[in-house]
Amino acid sequence: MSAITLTGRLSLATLAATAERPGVSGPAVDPRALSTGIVHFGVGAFHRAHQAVYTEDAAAATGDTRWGILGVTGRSARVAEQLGPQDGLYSVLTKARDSASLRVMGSMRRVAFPGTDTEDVLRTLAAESVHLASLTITEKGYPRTLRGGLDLGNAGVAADVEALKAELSGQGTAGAARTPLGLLARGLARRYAASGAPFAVVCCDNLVSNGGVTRGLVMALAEAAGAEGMLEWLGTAVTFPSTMVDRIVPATTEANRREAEQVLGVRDEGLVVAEPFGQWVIEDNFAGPRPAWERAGATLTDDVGVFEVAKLRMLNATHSLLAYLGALRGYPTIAEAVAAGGLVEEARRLQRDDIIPTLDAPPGMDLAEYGESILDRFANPNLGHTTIQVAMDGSQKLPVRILGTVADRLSAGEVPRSGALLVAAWMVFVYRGRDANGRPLVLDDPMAEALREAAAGSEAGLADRLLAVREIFPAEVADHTEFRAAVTEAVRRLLSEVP
Ligand code: CS2
Repeated sequence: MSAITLTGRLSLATLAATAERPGVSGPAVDPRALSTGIVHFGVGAFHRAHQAVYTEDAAAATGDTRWGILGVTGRSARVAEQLGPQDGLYSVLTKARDSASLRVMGSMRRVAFPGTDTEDVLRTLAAESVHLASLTITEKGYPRTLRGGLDLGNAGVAADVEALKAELSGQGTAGAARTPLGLLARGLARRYAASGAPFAVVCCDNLVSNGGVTRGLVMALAEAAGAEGMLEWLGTAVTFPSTMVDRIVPATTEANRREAEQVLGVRDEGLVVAEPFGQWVIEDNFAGPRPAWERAGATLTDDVGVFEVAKLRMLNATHSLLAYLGALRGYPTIAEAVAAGGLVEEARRLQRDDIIPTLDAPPGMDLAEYGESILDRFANPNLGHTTIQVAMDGSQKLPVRILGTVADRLSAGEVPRSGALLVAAWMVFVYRGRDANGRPLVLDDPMAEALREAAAGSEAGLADRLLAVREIFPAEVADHTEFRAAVTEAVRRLLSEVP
């Protein structure tokens, strides 16, 4: 790399000059002073705009320098390549409706790519100075069977079980991890053998009881590898607090990078964009030390479940509804789908008629107001959050976001018509593969092939064929005659709107 490129990038070498520019804030702590205390799996934009910010703010509020982050990428080395030359530095461009601000972040100290750096990650997880792992590996990062157990039929999982056996037998040279949870389990095995020091695994993905899900899968990996001693240790020294995370973080565009470059004076390949709002509710269940996240605005509580369910059902479900209906009508962004009118009424109806009746309000929250505040956030015209981004991975998202609501309404003797509309909009999105203007809509989903196969056939039978996909729709939902009729009718109507 030439000297010109180096001086043109955000890095420790350019930080002093960058931090002095008008409109630039941060880092809140001196990155050089931080030691690594957290390993984060899934170092995508969401983590960098959410937990990394809370963690840095907590360090700044307390002067506690133990909480630098080692970020671990997924299957692509891209973020390691972006942040490596920048010494882990990146910035967050926060976009309100009428203003923007830019903050340089220093809490990400290193980024590792499992393809080449598995050993480094294992060693770090075993270090006594490291106390936590956190995860944002998206819904599809949790390999589960229909019944919710670990999917041992998944080739990556099977390979990681073998690698875990090698780790436990002291041969520890099993090569690159294939899955984030496999890598985590191997690191925990290394820690168990090294010191057995207490540890917490903090899941930050949009799942119900995300801590319990993560715990179940890590325990199942250890069980499959025959790791009895480790299992006992996991049960006593390692906690898996559940969390609810919330911040809208659209994919960064080249236009965002150019905008940030004007402010920073240097290029930031690791830039992330976010809305001003942020929320993090964390189950207060840690066996060892943790950052004082409550000093940074997070809520530590004994009952995170009520927050999790309210957020997933209210925010994420209406997001998905606007994404599928909006994409089908040809709106590139969520804000445009909201601004166009009509669709936002559908979102309101979904909240009011189907979702709110199933919820217990978290302490101090009025659910109707919460719903309005969510729609107001979606309307932010500066975010550029695309409908196609939110539409991705529907097979993984629908069960979490809407099918719980549907099941609850059906057992209360009600037919959730807006819930049926959301399911139908997803079906038509899968089936048509194009919007009302004839422009292609790409199906980005781990089940894409199976979904296309299941969808293929007559328009009249589409709802029945997709409702039969058992990985997504449980029998009590799929086989409910009136719900099926409501989905079928909504599919028919939407198909006529997208000829
Ligand atoms: C969105 C979420 O992409 C999606 O499916 O619904 O990422 C959403 O923006 C966040 O959960 C907000 O906290």
